[in-house]
Amino acid sequence: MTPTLMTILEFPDARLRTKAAPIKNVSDAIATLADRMLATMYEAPGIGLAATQVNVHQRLLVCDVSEDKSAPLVLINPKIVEGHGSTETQEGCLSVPGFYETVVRPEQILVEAVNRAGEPFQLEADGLLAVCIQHEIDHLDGKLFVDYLSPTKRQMIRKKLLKLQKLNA
Ligand code: GNR
Ligand code: NI
Repeated sequence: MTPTLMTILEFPDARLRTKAAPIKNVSDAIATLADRMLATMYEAPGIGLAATQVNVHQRLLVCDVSEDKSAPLVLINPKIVEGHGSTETQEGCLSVPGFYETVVRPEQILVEAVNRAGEPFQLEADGLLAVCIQHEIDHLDGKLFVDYLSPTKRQMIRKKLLKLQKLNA
């Protein structure tokens, strides 16, 4: 049975600014949410999705940076415990559709999280996976990649998206 897809909020929706709360208990409802988020991410298509983007303000993210969508990851209460180096990436966001801009972030990270079985684990990430996890954790903190851009660029993106959203309403 295929999970029900979820609606992705778009910038400048104020709900994207909500700080997500830690998940105290990894219930079946959380596993179901992770499945729905993965289906929504693959359908979009995207390489990551944070619960904040689907208007669920709990600390859960999913990602899959593989070519063939064969490596789904679920991170609950993720925390970056180490970051090394620096890398520039052209980032995009399902909540900022159609805009791609360079963002600088640590290149390599060590992340602690809990998996869908409720077990803690550590993950060393680099490359696109490291960028994606940092981008998703930002969402859980109410932060978007456009926040790293100049106020002028951010305002231009905001105006263009608002205009499109009004046309499509
Ligand atoms: O699909 C996505 N691609 C992407 C590309 C570069 C840097 C980050 C990302 S994440 C994005 C999906 C998304 O918006 N996740 O929150
Ligand atoms: Ni995003």
